[in-house]
Amino acid sequence: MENTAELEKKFQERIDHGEVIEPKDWMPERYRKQLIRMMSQHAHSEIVGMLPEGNWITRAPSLRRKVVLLAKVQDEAGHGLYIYSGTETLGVSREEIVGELLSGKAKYSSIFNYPTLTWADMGAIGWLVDGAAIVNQTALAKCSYGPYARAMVRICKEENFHHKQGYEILATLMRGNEAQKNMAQDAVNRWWWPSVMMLGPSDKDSPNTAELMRWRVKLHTNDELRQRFIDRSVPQAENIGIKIPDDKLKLNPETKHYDFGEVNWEEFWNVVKGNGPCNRERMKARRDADERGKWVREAAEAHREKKEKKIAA
Ligand code: FAQ
Repeated sequence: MENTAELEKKFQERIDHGEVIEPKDWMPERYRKQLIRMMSQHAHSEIVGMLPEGNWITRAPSLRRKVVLLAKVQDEAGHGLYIYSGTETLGVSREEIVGELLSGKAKYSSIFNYPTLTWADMGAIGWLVDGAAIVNQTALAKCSYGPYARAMVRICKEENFHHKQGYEILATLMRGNEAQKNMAQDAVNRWWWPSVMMLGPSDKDSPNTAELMRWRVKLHTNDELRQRFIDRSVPQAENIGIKIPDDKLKLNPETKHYDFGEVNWEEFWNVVKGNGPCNRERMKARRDADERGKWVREAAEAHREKKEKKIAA
């Protein structure tokens, strides 16, 4: 019988050799806990992330826009369910992980605590929020835990479509009249910095990064992904005549990356702690949905029990 230290050493060797860890493999308890934390919070983000856009389905400006937005929001539900299933392979139940969201113990992404004020916000969310999510998730598609990595492959394909639809909304508005151009610019002014923040705290304030990188759950630090997101987004903004609301943004000829202004980390932590513009509204929506769905879960459970009794008889 191997002791824990030996098992941990072998586990780390597997990770270092680029092997993929599967649910039935031995893993350190802390690896399992960290994955449950991160994956469940990711799943919650997808589900809560349906709310800001769901708000605009009935107000989309054309049938085509409505159909596309509806499909996007449905995809997000699918992503949430996928990642919840992935999390369950680590030995926790759906009830437990959803319970932690509803009790306020588990977090979800800060970005979904901002309001969607105009139609252009649908463009800004697709372009910026999905843009940041893709940068983060493309790396996660190569992470060490098999079920999470595989879920990310499919999710990234769908996120690419989400990104394009958002960019197309903004590009169309930027070809329109002055009011439409202003609406697009105003949405980007409001969503830019929260999108920069959603990639997580700066590396010096990120307690989990070092451990997660050692286990190849994270392949890059928060700051590395933030830089990648900014570098990708600036030329896209220039292409359609959008101005990024950062006076310090400038291509650095030496590093070949964009230098950018100071992130308002006070605002970020304030939102993470539950004091953003829409935190209370989002939590209420999820708690109400849980309450309203109770009878469905009870009925499904009663049906399952009845079926099992029939099989046993
Ligand atoms: N919001 O030590 P770190 C999407 C917390 S999906 C709230 O750096 P870590 C799709 C963090 O949990 C978006 N809290 O943590 C979509 C930790 O607290 P804890 C979600 C945050 O794990 C698009 C503490 O701060 N994506 O957008 C945030 O190494 C459009 C210290 O931070 C994922 O979840 C934040 N932004 O790195 C849907 C991807 N950042 O848990 C609809 C998977 C940090 O110890 C529409 N997750 N915190 O109490 C990850 O990649 C990582 O978990 C990070 C954070 C990068 C989010």
